[in-house]
Amino acid sequence: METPKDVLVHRLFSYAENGKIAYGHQDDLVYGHSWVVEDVEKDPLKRSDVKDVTGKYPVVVGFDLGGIELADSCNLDGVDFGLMRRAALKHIERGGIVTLSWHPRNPLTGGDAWDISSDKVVESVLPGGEKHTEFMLWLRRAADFIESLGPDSAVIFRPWHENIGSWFWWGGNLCTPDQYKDLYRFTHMYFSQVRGLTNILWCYSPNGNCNPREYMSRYPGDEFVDMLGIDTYEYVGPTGLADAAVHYQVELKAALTYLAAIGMEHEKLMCLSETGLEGLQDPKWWTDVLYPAIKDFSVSYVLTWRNAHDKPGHFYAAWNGFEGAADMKAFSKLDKIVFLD
Ligand code: BMA
Repeated sequence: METPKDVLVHRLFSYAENGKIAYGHQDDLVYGHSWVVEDVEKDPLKRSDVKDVTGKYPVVVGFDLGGIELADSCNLDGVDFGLMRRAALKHIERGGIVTLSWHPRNPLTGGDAWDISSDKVVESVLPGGEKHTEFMLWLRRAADFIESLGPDSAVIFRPWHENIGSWFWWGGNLCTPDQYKDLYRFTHMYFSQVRGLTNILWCYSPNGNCNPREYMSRYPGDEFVDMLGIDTYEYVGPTGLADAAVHYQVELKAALTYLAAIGMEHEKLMCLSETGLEGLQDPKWWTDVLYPAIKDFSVSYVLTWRNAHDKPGHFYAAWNGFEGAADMKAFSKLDKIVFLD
């Protein structure tokens, strides 16, 4: 009998095999560029910036568990965890796919995920470390959330992401490769063996601006990973937009080329786990920049980051009224690109 996880894995493989790429958006359904769900218990969860623009929901919706470790009622971006659960289940009921990331606080310093003031944090949460007991409680709370979605809801979980760069406390200069692998494996072991959560598709998603040797230097191992992800953004620097687009395309194609080779060798799915151009200042970003860079690769899905409702320039998908919306709509109509029907 196929488990819910098998069904999800096959679905993602079939996108790749059929030359399709599913589209995803972070925090879709719970807020958008200029709106936020107020009634966390009763809102019908129909609104979506992506649907406003393209007429369809994204296939993949991402949510972030940051804050769950301290039993906060809302995550780091103000999303109520009860609402997140409802939105995740509603999206799955509509035929969508849910992916979860996690920006937990720094357990050693009390700072946030970006607090890199100590390179002893990973060591401190591993067995024998001074924060291990507390960290077990953090893992328990994250596992409780996933368990609460029920055994029939398979989700993609990508903890300890962007781990080759050094901007999170689990980053490249903040722990050794072995400590990182132990962190990932320990998390996997706790969720799957101690908690018996078999509905999780595990995604390893380093930041994109690394080479294949760096990418694999912290790979936890085939038995702990189902999917190879990569987080790559377009950044506009002093040399301007056109340069930024070229740089992004070169970097993305290089990453997808080696991911495809590693995926083939290790029989893993691949995805573009996070991407985007903040503020979509390029009016043809979707069809001129993103699409040409991904179209020749078996990426099962691409996810653009969130449309913050409280930071007007911080958005990665178009929204109703945005002057560049037509290009995202054109992207949604391309043969290869899949939105939720
Ligand atoms: C970042 C930004 C932040 C946010 C964080 C976690 O990329 O969007 O505003 O808090 O992701 O979602």
